[in-house]
Amino acid sequence: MKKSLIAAASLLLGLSVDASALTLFEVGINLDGDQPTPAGVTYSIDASGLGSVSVLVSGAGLHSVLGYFDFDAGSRPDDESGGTSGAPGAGESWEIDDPFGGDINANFVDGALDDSNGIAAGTLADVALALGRSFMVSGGGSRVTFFTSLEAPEAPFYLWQLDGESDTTVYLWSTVASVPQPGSLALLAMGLVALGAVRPRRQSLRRS
Ligand SMILES: [Ca+2]
Ligand SMILES: [Ca+2]
Ligand SMILES: [Ca+2]
Repeated sequence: MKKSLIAAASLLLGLSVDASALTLFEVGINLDGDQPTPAGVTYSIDASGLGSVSVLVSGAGLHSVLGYFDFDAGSRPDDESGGTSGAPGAGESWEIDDPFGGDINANFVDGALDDSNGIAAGTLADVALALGRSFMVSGGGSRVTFFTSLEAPEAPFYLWQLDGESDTTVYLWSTVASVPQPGSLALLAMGLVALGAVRPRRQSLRRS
């Protein structure tokens, strides 16, 4: 997974070497076991990896979406710490751990985060953050969105990681929202297309 994640991040972000900048070293989405970049994922992030990554999920039944984010900053990646704020909601899982020394990477691939901070209190390490959402879809679909920001959110639960050199804190949180039933939208779109297709033909008939 390592290589594909790095490739995906490099492709998406056009990563360049900058000793002082915040970078998203690795990013991945696990959608029902498909990772790191399954279909239906929209990346809206800047060169530092800040912004949002949203995942459109359809199909009735139980679904699982996990997001994995390994931010680095400064000249060394091993001076980071991490923590949580608030309490996870129903069906929400999380993990903070060393992306190389810990099991967060393997757990992300397996689709089962361990709901713990693997970085011992008071110690520094390379830190990666992961959040997961498990939920039922009945009609229509759902959109899971992961947000990354340098400002603390008002979300009921979020993760953070702090870089020692740059004193930069990155926050990660997620939302799940229902999206309209695709059937009604498709019908509406078909109706508009039909109107647009018929009108010019009538006009040209009148002219001739
Ligand atoms: Ca650093
Ligand atoms: Ca762990
Ligand atoms: Ca890191």
